[in-house]
Amino acid sequence: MPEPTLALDAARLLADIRALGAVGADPGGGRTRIALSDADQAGRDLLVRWMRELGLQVHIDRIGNVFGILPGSGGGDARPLMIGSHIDTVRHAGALDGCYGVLAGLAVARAYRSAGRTPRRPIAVAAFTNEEGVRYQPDMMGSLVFAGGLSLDAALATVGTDGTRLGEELARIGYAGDLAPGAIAPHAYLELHIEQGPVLEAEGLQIGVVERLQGISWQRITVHGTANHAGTTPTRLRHDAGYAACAVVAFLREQVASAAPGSTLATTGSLRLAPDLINVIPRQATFTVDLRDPDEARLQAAEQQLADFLVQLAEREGVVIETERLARFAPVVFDAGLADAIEASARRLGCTHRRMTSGAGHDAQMVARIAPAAMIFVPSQGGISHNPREHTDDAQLVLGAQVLLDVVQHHLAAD
Ligand code: HGY
Ligand code: MN
Ligand code: MN
Repeated sequence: MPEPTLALDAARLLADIRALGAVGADPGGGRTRIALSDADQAGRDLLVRWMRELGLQVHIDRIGNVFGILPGSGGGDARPLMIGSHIDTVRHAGALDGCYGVLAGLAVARAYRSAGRTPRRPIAVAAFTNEEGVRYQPDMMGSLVFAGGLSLDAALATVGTDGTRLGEELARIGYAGDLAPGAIAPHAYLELHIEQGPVLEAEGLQIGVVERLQGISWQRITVHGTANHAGTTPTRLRHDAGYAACAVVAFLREQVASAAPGSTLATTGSLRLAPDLINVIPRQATFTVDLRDPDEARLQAAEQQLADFLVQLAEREGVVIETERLARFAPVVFDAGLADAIEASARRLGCTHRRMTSGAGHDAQMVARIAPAAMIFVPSQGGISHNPREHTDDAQLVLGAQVLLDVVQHHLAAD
């Protein structure tokens, strides 16, 4: 006799999303909970309170990853089904990126609790530290340490863009746990996330079955030029760090990341000039380059094109150019069986769906190093994310969580 289908408390999930979204609220709309900030601490505290109210076993590991575990009936050795994401944000963020997946995981645990049911396999809800990587690079840091891809000591020693040391900030907010990263080894990992891109909405589809994730290359570039007077220095005598930086940004758009569909993507999200004065030719430019491509060979080619351009530019402009690698992750293929299970649940629930590749980085790409992992997407309105205007309709958010619960109930927690 099959177990009765569990019911999701949709109202509570939506309320949790709004309540967490209010933590670190910005005056002009949106919220900012940069990793290991006071606002991140407040978001963590709220999540831990909700986990405890649900009677989950709460564990914090030494890189600050938060786990809430619903025990299973299958004996202590059963490795948990892990449902995770992150609750740290970029600056002026939306309320859904990462938070949706963590809170949907809570909703799954709540569905079991409300029905008085115990899954055969434990269910671990995870919130990974510093997924965004905007203060401390690389991104997906907590899940990378969890998966053994970065040593705990190296992560704790990371110096942020604000000069702070990650380990000290983690201790300051009270989330330097004692659990060894990776001690909770997942049987499988699921991550529900907003698409953050335009595909599902453009095709009028409800669910993305995410079977792969594109490669990511982050570097910081510093150009050392010569400060000089804006009014007296002829162009031919300039060693203008600001011009050099802008030449790189233009090169990336025109030569590397064309508008052709499927091309490599290039972004310079941060650019600082010194001395940053209207009438002084910049002596220094420090900027970031984020390259993304689902094809590893093409991503490497883009990196090489950039490196070659920097050599020519330095020669031509008489500047010195230094590069520092901040993150480099090859494209990831998720677990085919899990992707099939997600597709089967989407179909069972009558959702329109498609297979897709994730443009954004996610904790799932790190956990995939140590366990079968896959993701479920719901549409993003206008494809907007990393922006207070990030939005997905309530009905879509609930549907995505119902697909997640269906995968758990029919494919994972029972096995
Ligand atoms: O950069 C990313 O794709 C993710 O938001 N950390
Ligand atoms: Mn995210
Ligand atoms: Mn993000």
